[in-house]
Amino acid sequence: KSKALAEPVNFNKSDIKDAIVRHLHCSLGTDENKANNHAWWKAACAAVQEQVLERLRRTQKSHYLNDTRAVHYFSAEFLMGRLMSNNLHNLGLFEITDQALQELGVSLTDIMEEEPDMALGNGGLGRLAACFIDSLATMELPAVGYGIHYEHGLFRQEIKNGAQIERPDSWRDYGNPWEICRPESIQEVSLYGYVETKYGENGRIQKEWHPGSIVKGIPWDIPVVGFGGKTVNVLRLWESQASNYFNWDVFNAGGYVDAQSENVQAETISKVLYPNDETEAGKELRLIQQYFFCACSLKDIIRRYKRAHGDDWSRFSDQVVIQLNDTHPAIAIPELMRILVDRAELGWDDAWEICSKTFAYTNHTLLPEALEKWPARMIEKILPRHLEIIYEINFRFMAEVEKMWPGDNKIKQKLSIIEEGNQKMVRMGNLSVIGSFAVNGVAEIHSKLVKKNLFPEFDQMWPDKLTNVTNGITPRRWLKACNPDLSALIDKKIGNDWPVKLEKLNDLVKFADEAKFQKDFMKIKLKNKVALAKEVKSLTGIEIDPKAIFDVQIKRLHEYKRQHLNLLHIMALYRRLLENPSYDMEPRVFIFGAKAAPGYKLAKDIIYAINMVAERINNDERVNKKLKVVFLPNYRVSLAEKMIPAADVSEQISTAGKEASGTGNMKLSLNGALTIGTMDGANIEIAEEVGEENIFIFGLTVEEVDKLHAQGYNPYDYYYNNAELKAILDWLETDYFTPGKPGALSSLKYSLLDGGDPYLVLADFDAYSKAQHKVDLAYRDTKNWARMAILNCARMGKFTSDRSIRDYVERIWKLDACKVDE
Ligand code: 26V
Repeated sequence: KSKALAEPVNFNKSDIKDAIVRHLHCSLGTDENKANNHAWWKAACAAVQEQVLERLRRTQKSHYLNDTRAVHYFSAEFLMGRLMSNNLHNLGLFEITDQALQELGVSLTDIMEEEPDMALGNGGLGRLAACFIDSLATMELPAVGYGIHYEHGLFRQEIKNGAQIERPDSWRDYGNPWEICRPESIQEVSLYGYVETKYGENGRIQKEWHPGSIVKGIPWDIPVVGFGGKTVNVLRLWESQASNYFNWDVFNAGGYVDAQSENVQAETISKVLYPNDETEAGKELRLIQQYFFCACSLKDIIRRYKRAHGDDWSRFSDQVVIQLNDTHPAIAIPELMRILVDRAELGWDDAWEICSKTFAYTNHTLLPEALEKWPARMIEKILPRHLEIIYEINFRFMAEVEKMWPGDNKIKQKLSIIEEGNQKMVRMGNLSVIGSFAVNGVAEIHSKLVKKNLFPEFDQMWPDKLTNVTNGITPRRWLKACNPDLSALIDKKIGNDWPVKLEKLNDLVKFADEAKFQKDFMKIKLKNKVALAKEVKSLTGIEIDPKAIFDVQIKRLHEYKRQHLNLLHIMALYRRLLENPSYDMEPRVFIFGAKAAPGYKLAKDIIYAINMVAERINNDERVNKKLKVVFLPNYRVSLAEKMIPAADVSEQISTAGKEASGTGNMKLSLNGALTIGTMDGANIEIAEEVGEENIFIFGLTVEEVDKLHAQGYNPYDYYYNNAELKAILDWLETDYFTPGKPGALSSLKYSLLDGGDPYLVLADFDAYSKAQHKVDLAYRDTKNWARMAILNCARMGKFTSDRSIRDYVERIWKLDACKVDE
């Protein structure tokens, strides 16, 4: 047993116990008799945090002394979830803390439930950022995460009479024991105002921005503990606050009331996370949020750089690399140009040289409605100098385009940062590609489509700029911490270093046919299913049989993810059971978790439809021995950690070409669920790894999707040619699922027929239904199912986020690890 892996030095059970009790007394002002679970949780966090902070201090000292090059991960979202279990595991303190608490008469599992999720993200993009900073710390790489300290994270979802309602999330109401405020590093950020053009003595034009208002950025640091506890990096999140600044310039120019009344109040900037996932809202406050955190972060980076290098900018891009998580932080590009040109007084070319060696950009979606564009007028109002700089970047870029395609105005129009029209728009994707030295997609197929469809001309101009880095997930959270029994079994079989060397799981392959191992593996799955069934019962009142197939679809609600395809198939099964009570199928429980963007009508209608169909089926004694449907409210990281270990089937059924990568697909497979999925995103690479015979692939490919659209897709063809499908869609219009309210579900039918079915649900229905039948048959062969589940787990090595980070480091960031002195 390799003990050294995550073992703390000089810290044992009684130390932990003493520290917890000390904090109970001295930090919380209570005692062992009065303390409730919440107080115990806080005291335990404080005890752990002592260890964390000591290691943070050592890490920062090592990074400083070695003057390390570091990556700065700029992201509007970090979906961290809970930190207690993660930090305990990464410090190697989980077991002894569990025992220490037991001796105090407290259950670690229970007190961990007291921790609210840090839900500072919408979905995939935000959770990816959280997995990446875990890997960066684990791999001892110098890295800082930069983002926004939202007062309210993603809304809490309640289901009332089947419909979603949104409630504010208040994750800090009782304080967050992990975060540290750093008032010594407050930054100021300018907004609004006007630009003055001055002529310097040397005849050089100088620009001066006279801001209309200034806001303060307060940094909150969340320590990010690497597995093994050696490196502790930070996630620095900015909170906005009003400053006392009053601009007499603007006041005297007669613009005071104007500017002031329209100005966004400083405190509102970091108030709330925008809950739209994959749709661009175009709201002023959102742009201000983006600029606010980018400007604070750049100032922070520059302050640190200057401490070591003074005014010598020549080494800036050797020391600093900034990764843009989508275009949300793209405004950092003109902001750095502004600092270099207006403040540091570098020439444009020198400044651009530095800038374009500093930034790299990750694209996370091809959906046109998600590609950010801002009205030029809005940028002009909020950031007048930045608009000028964007025009200058574009002017010089257009000259490059002219060299490459002389006289071709069509191409210029297409590549321009500025979209002309009755309202000029700034295309943040184009700005990001032009201002970055590397651009990556997040799975092989997605990166190919980025090159082929989204940015083909940019790919021609800079053949090495566009590349792929396939996403990954941290196995520390998504196997070791969330599935302790399976982790222990794996430890026993292959040793305990798989959390940092996930390829090692491959050593399980040789046990895939071993009857004893299959039994042990499936026994743990059943235990996890029993635990989830209990949770389902307590959250919804619905009883489910742990022996049934647990078929899970968990992700944001979006038409392209096709939760409604799943629902139509459930209705088909229900109908078959009603028509033929002895219809032969394995008992199955379909379990959903999904939040819809509050303004996304059809997405909310789909949630309502799932709940109404569920209610009818679950209360229909004719079928509910074989079929149940559960919608678990308020899907979030901590709920995912309970659902994923209990899943038998993983639904990954997006329209081919639409899901950039997916990461839930990796988590589920790692925990021994079998995927039913399309040839989309990382599903393709998962199929490659696990083998075609261990995954249920169905449906149109990207090429077939394109072809079908090109030849003119008519959903009615499928409606009239498939009697079952027609019956199901017609069923939606009756009041069968919504007694007394006929038509309550008809928006769904409408979207799939007269609405044109943009995501080809009807075209893929038959293939999906047949694939589901194969799943059903496969499950009956218990031994082979166990074998397939084991092979899924064993072959997920590629999808550790450590591998993604290694790819970024080697191909883009060029970073060295930095050992932290003990
Ligand atoms: C867009 C917007 C628009 C404005 C309001 C807030 C907001 C927030 C997020 C987004 C874009 C989300 C893009 C995204 O999450 N993409 C997902 O990224 C995952 C990680 O790479 C990937 O696995 C998913 O397939 C992809 O959908």
